[in-house]
Amino acid sequence: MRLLIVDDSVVKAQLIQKILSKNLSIDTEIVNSAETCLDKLKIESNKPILEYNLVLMDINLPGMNGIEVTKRIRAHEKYKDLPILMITSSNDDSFIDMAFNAGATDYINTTPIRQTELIARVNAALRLGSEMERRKKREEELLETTRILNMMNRYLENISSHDPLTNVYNRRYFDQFLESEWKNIPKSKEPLSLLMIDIDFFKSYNDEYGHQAGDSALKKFSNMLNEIVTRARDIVARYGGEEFAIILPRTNSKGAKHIADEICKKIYSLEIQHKHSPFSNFLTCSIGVATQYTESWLRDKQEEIILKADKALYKAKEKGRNQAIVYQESY
Ligand code: GH3
Ligand code: MG
Ligand code: MG
Repeated sequence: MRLLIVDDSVVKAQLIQKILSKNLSIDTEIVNSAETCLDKLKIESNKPILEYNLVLMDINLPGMNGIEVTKRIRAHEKYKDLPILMITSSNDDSFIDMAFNAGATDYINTTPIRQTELIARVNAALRLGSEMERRKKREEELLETTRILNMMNRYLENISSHDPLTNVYNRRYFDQFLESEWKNIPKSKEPLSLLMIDIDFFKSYNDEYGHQAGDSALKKFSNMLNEIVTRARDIVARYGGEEFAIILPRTNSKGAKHIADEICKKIYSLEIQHKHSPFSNFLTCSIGVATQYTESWLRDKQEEIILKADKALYKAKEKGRNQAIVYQESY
């Protein structure tokens, strides 16, 4: 424990020092002016080190008085909780109010010095200081724990909603998202579109180039999907295997078909070699598009849009792959 005594009366300061050193296990240091006190506390520097546990401050210092010094110390963030015990040598109580307003922790009248009271008040101020320190540390620990927990939560949220290989949304998130957007259709009075996408002849791609190359193609493919689907409410999800799904809220059939065509063109332009593809040297995909309009919307029937998009996808495969087909009732 370190204590700083600020008093222009050397005799009084030394007497206080003697009493405290004899009765408490603390190191005391004496300074005789406001300026030296502020120097010791490194008030002017941006990062003062908290070296003292308590300051005993004489109110009547020459030049800047003890109340002013206390205000200066308190203004510093670092010294917000440092206990400052004011020493008054007069019986003029008008100073007491000013001292507390300036941020003093307590005061003690030292004319005359009453040993027991001095020790008790110093002890109490030191205890208060330690308690403040402990509380600050606990708050910091709590903040750190909250930060780590938030980070973990974000991580868990991410792994529970994303596909680990491609980092697009996973099937579970797709189901939840479709359900909530489905419910929103009547309120938004806007259609919702769904794209079911399947990579063509992917089995033979794996057979030819190996599973790792297959994985890497899936990553390239999903990155490409994310580049095309950029509107805030749209989502890309891995539906399973080499199948992907895209939910496009507030999008009509024409808009959805436009995006689907873009995807077909883009995957082809990536020129991912696939020499065993029967009609192309490059990897291609087929897409089924289905749209739900408000007029024919039925609650709890969201699986119907999946079925429709699936049927359209089947049609695209049937028609020769590498194309997007919009669902029609006749399918
Ligand atoms: P089609 O044009 O009719 O869609 O033919 P296809 O070969 O793409 O379809 P099929 O369903 O027969 O095969 C899908 C293949 O996708 C099977 C499997 O080898 C591959 N596949 C599925 N998931 C993964 C994966 O996570 N990594 C890799 N590398 N391959 C996968
Ligand atoms: Mg498939
Ligand atoms: Mg396929």
